Amino acid sequence: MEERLKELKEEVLAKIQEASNIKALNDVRVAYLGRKGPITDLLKGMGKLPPEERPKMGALVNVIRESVTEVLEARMAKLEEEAINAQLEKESIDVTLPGRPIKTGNHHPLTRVVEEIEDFFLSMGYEIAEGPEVEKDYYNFEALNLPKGHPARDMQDSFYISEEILLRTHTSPVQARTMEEKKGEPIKVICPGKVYRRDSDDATHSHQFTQIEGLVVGENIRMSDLKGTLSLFAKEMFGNDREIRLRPSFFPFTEPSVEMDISCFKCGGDGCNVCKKTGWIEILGAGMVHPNVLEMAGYDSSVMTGFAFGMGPERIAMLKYGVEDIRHFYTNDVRFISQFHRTEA
Ligand code: FA5
Repeated sequence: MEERLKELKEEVLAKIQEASNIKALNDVRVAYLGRKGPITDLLKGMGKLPPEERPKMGALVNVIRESVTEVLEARMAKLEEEAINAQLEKESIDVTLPGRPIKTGNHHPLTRVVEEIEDFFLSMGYEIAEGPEVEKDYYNFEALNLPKGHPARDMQDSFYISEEILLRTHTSPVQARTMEEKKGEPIKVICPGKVYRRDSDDATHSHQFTQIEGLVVGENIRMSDLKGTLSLFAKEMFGNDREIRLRPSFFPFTEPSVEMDISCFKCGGDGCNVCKKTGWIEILGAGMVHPNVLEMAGYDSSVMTGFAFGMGPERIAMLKYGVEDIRHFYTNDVRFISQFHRTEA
């Protein structure tokens, strides 16, 4: 029996060393030291030994069991430590790695251009005036020297809601409303907002678009004031080298009326695809407020004069950012919109 005990000890010590993980070591413990294991069997078989041998053999079995348990626990502690180290290695965080960028939104290019234009005029002492998009025929046309049946109404195809109500076709009705409200006082406002026309959508036209109106009324306001203001505006939006040119035009609510071109910012005036080889790009309509419009709003046109202008920020944004189709502004494709980060301005 003593021989068998020694063999058993060698065997279990070898198995303990072989066990390469916690589960395998646990299996060894159950197999050799468990209730059905050979050491327990030996203890149970003690009864069959002669009484004088029993204490000696009992002590021997206990010594072997204790020494095997000790080796097993030491091995277990080592395997546990190795497992923890392996886990730490796997889950370790490299604090020197750069963080993942957080996706942020940015302003729509059109909003940016509108805000840029607003900032410029606010810095020149203008205020912002607003009016309704669902407008009375009176303010959209009549108060702007466009009585019913006037052929120039055809210049702006309209969405009528009833005989007297329509979606405003331009921001000029805000001129008429502001003059009526100010009751003969001087005015210096810009009026940004949405407008609607029965235009067929194409690369440069939309049935809904944005306009920014400007109106200055006071004593002694002259065409040269309009020209100086627009010249500064063009330099602010398109760069210091920009020249402007005013061409005669026609709007029923201004007299004289002009259209403003800027010298092409791409070719500097030599002629290219952006300016269609002319060296100039049209960006807005303007003029001196027609005396009839001033009178209808209660201003004495012999004392007070004014200038007004109206521009399309979509067209300005298209020029500024080289956008070839106005419809990109409305389809909200993030691949398009996300190209215009504030830092690029
Ligand atoms: C007007 O709407 C006048 N109310 C402007 C004005 C105001 C003149 C004050 C004098 C004094 P016009 O129809 O040209 O003018 O439009 C002005 C601008 O709006 C154009 O230069 C263009 O930039 C833009 N625009 C006109 N139609 C469209 C459209 N369908 N889609 C996008 N932009 C347009």
